[in-house]
Amino acid sequence: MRPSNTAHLYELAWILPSIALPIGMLVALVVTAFGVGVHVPGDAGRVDPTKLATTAPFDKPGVFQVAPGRYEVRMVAQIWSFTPREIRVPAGSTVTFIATSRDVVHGLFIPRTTINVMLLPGQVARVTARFDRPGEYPLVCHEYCGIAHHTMAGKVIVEPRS
Ligand SMILES: [Cu+2]
Repeated sequence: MRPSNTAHLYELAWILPSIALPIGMLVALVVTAFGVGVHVPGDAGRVDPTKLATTAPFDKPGVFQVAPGRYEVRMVAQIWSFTPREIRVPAGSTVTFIATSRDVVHGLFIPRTTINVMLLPGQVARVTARFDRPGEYPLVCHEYCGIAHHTMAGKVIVEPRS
C-alpha cells in the first residue's frame, strides 16, 4: 500500500467517529425529550418571593384536586422545609407541582419519578408526574441550601385505590 492510501484511511478513521458522535448525541437528546419525557422546566411565571403570603397560588399552599385523578400541589420551599411537607394522593393520580422558593435556591426531587427541578426564588417551576404504584415517595431538596439542608425533606404518600 502506498503511503498516501494509508493517510487516506487514517483520515477516514477520524472522520467517521466525528460524524457518529453528534448523531449519537442527537438521538440521545430526542429519546430523553420525547421517549422518556425529561424536560427543562418551562417558564411557568415569576413571582415576588417576598410577597408569597399574598400571591396566588402560594398564599394557600397544599394539595388540591383539580379533576378526577388529577391533583395540583402548590408548594413553597424555604430553609429548611417544604410546605406542604406531606402529600397524599390515590394511586393512578397525575400530580402537577407548582413550586417556588421563598428564600434561597432549593431543589425538588422525587426519586423514581420525573420530578427533578431547581426552585429559584421568584421563579415558578411547574412539573407533572403520574403516581401509579402505592407507597411512600421521599421528596428531597437536592440543592445545598445551608447548614440544615440534609433535614429538608417531605413525602408523597400514594394510597392504594379502595
Ligand atoms: Cu433546600
